[in-house]
Amino acid sequence: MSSLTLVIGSKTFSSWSLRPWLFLKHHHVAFEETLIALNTDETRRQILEHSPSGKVPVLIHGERKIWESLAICEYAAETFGLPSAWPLEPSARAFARAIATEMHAGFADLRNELPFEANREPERKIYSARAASDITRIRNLWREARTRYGAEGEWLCGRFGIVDAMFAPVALRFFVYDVALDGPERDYVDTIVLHPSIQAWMEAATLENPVREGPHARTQEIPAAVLAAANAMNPLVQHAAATQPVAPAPTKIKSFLLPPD
Ligand SMILES: N[C@@H](CCC(=O)N[C@@H](CS)C(=O)NCC(=O)O)C(=O)O
Repeated sequence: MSSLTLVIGSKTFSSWSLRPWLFLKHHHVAFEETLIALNTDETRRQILEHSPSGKVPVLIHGERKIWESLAICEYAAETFGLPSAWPLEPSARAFARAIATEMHAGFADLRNELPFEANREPERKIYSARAASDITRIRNLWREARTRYGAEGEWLCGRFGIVDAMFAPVALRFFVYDVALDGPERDYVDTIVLHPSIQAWMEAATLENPVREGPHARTQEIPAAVLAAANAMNPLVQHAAATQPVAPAPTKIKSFLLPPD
C-alpha cells in the first residue's frame, strides 16, 4: 500500500483535523501523522508545504493529496473499503449527508463563541442568543437522528459513520463548555467523549503547549454571579431546569481516561 499520512493542526485547536483523524482511527486504518502547530509565525508556510488549500487537514496517499475533512473521510471510506461511511438506506443516507454538510457549512456563532479547545477543563461559558440558537438546532438534529435510528446503534444514524466524525468536535465543545443537555443529546456527547480515540486526542492535547491567537481570546474565568445571571437569561438552561434534572456532565476528563487505542 502507498504511504498514508494525515497532516493535522494542533490537537488543542484543530477541530477540522479531528474529523478525518477520528474516522481513520475508528476504522483502525494505519497512517502516519504530521502535526503542524497552529498560530505560529511558521504555520502558514508549513501548511503550504503539504496542503494546496493552505488548510489542514490534508491526507497524503502516495502521490495524491486530498484536502477538506469531508472529502478525506469519503476518500478513505472508498479507497480502503471502510464500512458504513453513510447509511445504505437512501432516506437515511440523505439525512446523514444533509446534517453533516449543514454542520460543515454552518454554526458559525457556536464555533466563534465556543472555540474548540480539546484540553479545556469542562466549565460553562456565557454565549449569545445566536450561539444558543445554533445549539438548539444541533440538539434537534441529534434528537431526530437518535429517534429515527437509535435502535440500530449508539451513533447518530445507528452505526458509526462520517456524520459522527463531522459532529464529534461539536460534541467535544458541548463537553468542555458544559452545555446543559439532557436525553439523547447528553448520551451522544458521552458516547463521543468516551470513544478511546477521542480520549487519546484529548490526552495528546493536554501535552501540547499551543498559543491561542487570532480571533479567539483565551477563555476567561467567569465569576459565579455573572454565570448565574447569564444562565437566568439562557433559554436552554431555563428549559432544562423546567423539564427534568440534567445529568451532570463528567467534570474531570482524566477520571475516566481510557488507554489509547
Ligand atoms: N473546510 C476545511 C476547514 C479547514 C480549516 O479551516 N483548518 C484550519 C485549522 S482547524 C486551518 O488550517 N487553519 C489555517 C491556519 O490556522 O493558518 C475542512 O473541512 O477541512
